[in-house]
Amino acid sequence: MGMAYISLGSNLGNSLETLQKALLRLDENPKITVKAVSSFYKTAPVGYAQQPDFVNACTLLMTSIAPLDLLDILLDLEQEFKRVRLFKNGPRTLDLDLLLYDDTVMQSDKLILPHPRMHERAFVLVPLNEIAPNLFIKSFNQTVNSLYKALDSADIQTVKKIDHA
Ligand code: PH2
Ligand code: MG
Ligand code: MG
Repeated sequence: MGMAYISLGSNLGNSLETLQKALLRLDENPKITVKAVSSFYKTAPVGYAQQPDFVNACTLLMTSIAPLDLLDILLDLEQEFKRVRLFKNGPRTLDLDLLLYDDTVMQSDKLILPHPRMHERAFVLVPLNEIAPNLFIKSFNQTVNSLYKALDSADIQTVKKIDHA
């Protein structure tokens, strides 16, 4: 069994509902168990600023599916939610990024593990720190919590927990 951490994001349509439905769809897969889900966060857009705020979350999956096959499942799910992606880093209905898969280190055209930008993104590290603060990432030689603490406090403040029922 592999342990996979996924970042979920959306900033088009009913983003909160989209992320919750995507988590249910993942858990429906007989080879995937959703083991943990972070809170949902309203986050300021990183990169291209002229777009709506995102909703972001992280989840831990336990799965017998290998990393590249898991990536295909994530991409299929993005399509199922009729992903609109106008341009790189632009608005989208659903983005599912594979952050980590056990200690797998991989650099292929399709997939880079660990995710190459995860360590600098507050919208990833704040939710990830909630579900896996003590997770040691070999490639970064640090725990999630130490990566989180290295963020600028100004960046952390752009990530706000959503209160919902
Ligand atoms: N995803 C991006 C680019 N910028 N900003 C936020 N706040 N959240 C995201 O999920 C996000 C982003 C590219 O995938
Ligand atoms: Mg992304
Ligand atoms: Mg993506």
